[in-house]
Amino acid sequence: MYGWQGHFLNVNLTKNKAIAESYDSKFAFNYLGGRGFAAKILWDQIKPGIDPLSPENKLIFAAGPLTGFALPNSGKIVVASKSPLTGGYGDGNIGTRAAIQMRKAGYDAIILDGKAKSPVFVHIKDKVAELVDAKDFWGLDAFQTEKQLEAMFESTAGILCIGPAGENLVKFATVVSQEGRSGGRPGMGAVMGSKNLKAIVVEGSNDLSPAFPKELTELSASSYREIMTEPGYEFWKRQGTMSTIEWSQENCALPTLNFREGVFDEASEIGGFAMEKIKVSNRGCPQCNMTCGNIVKDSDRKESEVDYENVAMLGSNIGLGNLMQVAALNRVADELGLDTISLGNVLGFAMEASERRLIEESIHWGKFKDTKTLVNDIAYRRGLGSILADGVKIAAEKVGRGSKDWAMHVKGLEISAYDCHAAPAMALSYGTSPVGAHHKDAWIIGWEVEHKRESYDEDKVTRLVDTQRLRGGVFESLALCRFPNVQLGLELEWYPRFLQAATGMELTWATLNQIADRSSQLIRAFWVREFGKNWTREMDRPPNRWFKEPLTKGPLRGRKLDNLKFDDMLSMYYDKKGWDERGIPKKSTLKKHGLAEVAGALNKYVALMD
Ligand code: PTT
Ligand code: SF4
Repeated sequence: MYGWQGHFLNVNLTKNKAIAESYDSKFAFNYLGGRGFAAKILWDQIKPGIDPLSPENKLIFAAGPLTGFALPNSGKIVVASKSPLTGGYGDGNIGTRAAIQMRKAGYDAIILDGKAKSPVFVHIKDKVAELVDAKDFWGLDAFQTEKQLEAMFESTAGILCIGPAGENLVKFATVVSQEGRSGGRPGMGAVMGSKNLKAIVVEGSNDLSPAFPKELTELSASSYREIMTEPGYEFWKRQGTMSTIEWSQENCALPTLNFREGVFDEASEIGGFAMEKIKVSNRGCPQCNMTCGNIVKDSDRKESEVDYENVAMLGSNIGLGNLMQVAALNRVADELGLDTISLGNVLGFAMEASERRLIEESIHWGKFKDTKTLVNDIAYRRGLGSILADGVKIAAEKVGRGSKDWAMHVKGLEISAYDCHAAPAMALSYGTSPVGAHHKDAWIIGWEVEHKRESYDEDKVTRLVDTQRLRGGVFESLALCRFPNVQLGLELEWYPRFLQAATGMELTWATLNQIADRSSQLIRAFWVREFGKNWTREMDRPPNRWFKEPLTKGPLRGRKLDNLKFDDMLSMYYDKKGWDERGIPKKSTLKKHGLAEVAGALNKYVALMD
């Protein structure tokens, strides 16, 4: 095979054993890579019902057939596992040299299971993999860990690590790389910590060989050039995702005070233009010429990489209008290895609970110092921090007294930074995302505000299914950054050409879409298998706040979601996906997607409809 390396590396941490395993071209064509590979491996290899933080869980780092070639934004990797935060399928996408080094070492995925007796890191150099004692690293933050490992290895080595949050099994701990790339929102860092695995260092010395080297070199030069000539390029390099703060404010979608409102009085203080005033440089993922990480100096005089989600969740959502302080919280989250989106949610929840006097602790909106202390308490599981460390769903179960209505999550994963009081399709996107409430599968709100924003029409559902297929299906399985296409408009036609040059195979968009649909169905089957008879359509419902409490500020004052219309929309969505009224794939749907065996297995857990 060209393009794919054809091997996975299985590392059993209990037995201190690493074995390379080959896979065939059928597997590659059926699942492509990244999320597709991860979903199939988890479905096949995990026993249903296991504790996500037990040695039996598997942690997968998977690349795609273009990863590491000199092609736009091909320096990312998917990290996936059964999530300790949701109990279902979880993954994230990290920009890291480790993606390229893993492929150069000869692997398309690393699959880890078991648990080391004491803290270790895994060092992989081409065919050799070994566990190295990491007792001296345990307790270090992610930046210190990376720095010390960098000093031990070549500068090209790829490093993935966890901070104290992962060690302390915080359920929204992430995996961190390259000082600020952080991924695996649904607790992938906690899974790593549960295995006593502090870091992975990977070095590969083989060149990747494409099927058609000359064509690939030409495509590389022309596509990178095309990106630089896109009209939005210069502004993107200036602000990256940060201009979304102003956009969300204008469109009443900026999460404010725990998603009570969609506008924030101090939005301009934390927006893209305010950021430009304190920006010192750009940082980004490997193989990318549109580096979107904005490095600013924070109020602790440290460098912090700010993106839209980080700033909205640690700014407006907790009532903090000082960007340098927001950046300082963001830096602390990166050091500790905490997901900023979930963090902003649990902090907002705690502030609201304190305001309503539902908890003994006092924690107020916009108070930087106290918030910073609480962030550390979460990572080290101290006091209130320990309750919040399990995520907002569990925190609301403990606090009780109606707080469930404003615990902002779907399936246990906290909502990313778009308020949906007046955005039904975006609310449905959160409801049906394959990992819980994440915007990455379908940022449909951008289109929605331009198209009968408050309607619940079928065209929105169709658009949502198509967007999820493209972003969550194809880009996540290619494990490529989607930004060249979705932010700058790089034409989709480039991708089959890249694939042909790399793999020698003709993979049309029709084929890619089929693969995307297969992995989407398999992920839904994974969730249903885990929840069995407890699975209901309620699992796909966004939080009550958006249905019950109208916006009280801004031009869309008075707006809220309509319960019945939303429910109809959900039924339309199920219909388009070939799922029954419970949101469970029908037998015929699974068969249509080449998943007949999955249908047979799933039928043992819940009765499938024909
Ligand atoms: C992603 C989520 C996002 S989405 C952001 S900001 W964004 C937050 N970033 C965090 C961070 O930083 N530090 C931290 N401690 N926690 C963080 N949590 C949040 O994680 C990021 C970019 C961004 S910036 C986005 S939208 C795009 N996401 C992509 C994606 O999901 N898939 C894909 N194929 N391409 C993407 N390109 C863009 O990548 P998760 P990254 Mg990310 C400081 O990790 O779990 O997917 O959650 O990984 O390499 O940093 O890239 O306005
Ligand atoms: Fe990474 Fe941003 Fe480049 Fe995408 S655009 S590859 S997230 S630096």
